Amino acid sequence: MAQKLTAGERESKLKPLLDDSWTMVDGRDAVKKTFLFKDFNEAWGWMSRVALRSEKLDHHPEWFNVYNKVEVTWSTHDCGGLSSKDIQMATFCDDTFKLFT
Ligand code: HBI
Repeated sequence: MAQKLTAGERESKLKPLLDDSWTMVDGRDAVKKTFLFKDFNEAWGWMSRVALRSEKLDHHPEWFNVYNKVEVTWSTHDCGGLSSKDIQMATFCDDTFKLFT
């Protein structure tokens, strides 16, 4: 069972994401970020990598894609908020995005 981030983890693990364009979702203990790509092909390539990693981690995104834009939200249903899995996947999103810029 995933554990919600502690106050200390929010300071040490969540804050770096919030400093890197992730934002809290209104009314939810969840983070979101919009990624812009050159075109749909690049967006899809990035989504494919994130999808494969989310399968491996058994932790899946809430996302919306239109053409070269992907909006992704992370939260953990099991604990009703942010867990370390969301930190892991958000970090993976940022690291993978670097391959496309
Ligand atoms: N993905 N984002 C997210 N949050 C979850 O809690 C979650 C998931 N993918 C699969 C999953 N939980 C399953 O492990 C549970 O639904 C059993």
